[in-house]
Amino acid sequence: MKIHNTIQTPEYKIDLSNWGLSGSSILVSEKRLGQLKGIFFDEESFEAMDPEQVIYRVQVIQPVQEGTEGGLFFGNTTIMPGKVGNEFFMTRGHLHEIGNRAEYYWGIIGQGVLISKDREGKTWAEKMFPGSLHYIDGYTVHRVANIGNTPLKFGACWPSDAGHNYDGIYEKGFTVRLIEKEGEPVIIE
Ligand code: PAN
Ligand code: ZN
Repeated sequence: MKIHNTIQTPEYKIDLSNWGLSGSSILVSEKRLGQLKGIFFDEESFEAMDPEQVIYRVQVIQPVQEGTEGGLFFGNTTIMPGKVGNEFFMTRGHLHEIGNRAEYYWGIIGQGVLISKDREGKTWAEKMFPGSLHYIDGYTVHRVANIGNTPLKFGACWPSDAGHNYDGIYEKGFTVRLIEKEGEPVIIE
């Protein structure tokens, strides 16, 4: 609540040791393995795993309603360490519903890889580590994989009207995958 001419305590706080968020309207969600059907290549290994296993958790501050033009959302995602077959645990990945909306990601804890795909179908990847900063341009599919043995946490800030389109990535598929080969993360087509 804004009280005229007073010095107030801010509504939101970040615990700078782990970027955990606290405040009034923080949404928390989690994705379990069973909700990620179809995104991992090795379906046999997928079926053999516990569908209730939590793969990632998301915290988001939504100071304005989703869809509001001009607002900003601020959040973080924690991806557990692990693999399905030899493919690292990762987020579903998406395009923004309003295609030109960009986003910042930054590494907080752990080791990861941000995998991107642009409109022309070009794919590339960037290392994520504590302090890495990533500008994700509009019209770019984005997904993050945890390539370490510990949880990977990254921050995100994006426009409140961006929206999430998860179907687009299935139409043509995400043409690259991040797998472990001889102990090292590698990208394969
Ligand atoms: C992030 C993502 C979050 C989860 O907040 O939504 O990391 O990934 P998926 O949405 O792909 O499951 C973001 O990119 N917001 O725009
Ligand atoms: Zn996004």
